[in-house]
Amino acid sequence: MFGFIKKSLKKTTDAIKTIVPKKKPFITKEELEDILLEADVEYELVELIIGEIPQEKVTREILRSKLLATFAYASYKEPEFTPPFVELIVGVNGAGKTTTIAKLTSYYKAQGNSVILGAADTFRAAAIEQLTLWAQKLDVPIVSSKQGHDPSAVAYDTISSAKAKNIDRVIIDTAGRLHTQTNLANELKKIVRICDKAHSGAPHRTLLVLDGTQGNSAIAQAKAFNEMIGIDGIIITKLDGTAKGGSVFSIAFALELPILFIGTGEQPENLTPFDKYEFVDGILDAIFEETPTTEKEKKEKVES
Ligand SMILES: Nc1nc2c(ncn2[C@@H]2O[C@H](COP(=O)(O)OP(=O)(O)OP(=O)(O)O)[C@@H](O)[C@H]2O)c(=O)[nH]1
Ligand SMILES: [Mg+2]
Repeated sequence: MFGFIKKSLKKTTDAIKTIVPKKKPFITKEELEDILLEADVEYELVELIIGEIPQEKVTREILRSKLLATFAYASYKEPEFTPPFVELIVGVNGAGKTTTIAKLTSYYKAQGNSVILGAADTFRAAAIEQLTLWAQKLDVPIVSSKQGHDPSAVAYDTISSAKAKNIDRVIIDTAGRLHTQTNLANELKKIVRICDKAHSGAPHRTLLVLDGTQGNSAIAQAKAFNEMIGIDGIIITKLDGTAKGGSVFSIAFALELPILFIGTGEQPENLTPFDKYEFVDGILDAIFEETPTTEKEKKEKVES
């Protein structure tokens, strides 16, 4: 899995190279400000990072600690649960929910887990078809109903089926848009309620899928979903197609939510667990000359 995050940062590091074409032992604060803004780190966070660095020369070590600190509040602890583990996937239209569900399915299967999908995006017929195709391709069962039917009933049936068949993991797709935002909020809240009815404690994890090409504009979206139903973790998709990789810092910092996975392409295998060290080093490598990893950094890496 190693190297995928760095590779997906290619467009972002290309953008950084327009500011520092040649790698340096240190940069000035002014250069740092330009680099961070170019990578689409939100302005307020840029100011905060710059303000926290007293010295004029910014070294790799200084910047590394500041960038890692943006993830400080964003840790994730797996909840206690009785199987099946139920996950609800939410996000706006086109963010990459359905594709991400295919990726998660293939990831969990590779770990030896059995998976069942719930097509609770009943708003569009095409959404049900898309998930059904993935289920066939990935050889996992799926529960669906007709377009316009109650999505929470689909969620209930999927969980019941998982219990009856002793399936390890349930992944539920949801609609990204309804006629109004209030409709969407009510529908998602109802799905959450019904999941708990079907299996106490479910959903065990509600994941928000954000389109990485939207950069910082995804923050407002994420806040809205978090207020609606409470988000446990974030998946950022399409990082491979954007120079806005720096927005990952702003998203984690603004929401204080863990980024769990990164989408790095359109195929089921293009999902990688988020590793903040690899992410930060991927950015730093574009700016600074190589320095050997210190013992302390090695230790941090092992502990993480
Ligand atoms: N390059 C790239 N494309 C992606 C990634 N994830 C999703 N996509 C593409 O983004 C488009 C939208 O993905 P979907 O999975 O259909 O998005 P959705 O959130 O389910 O959309 P709705 O069902 O309309 O709400 C598709 O063309 C995907 O192939 C990614 O990590 N990288
Ligand atoms: Mg979809």
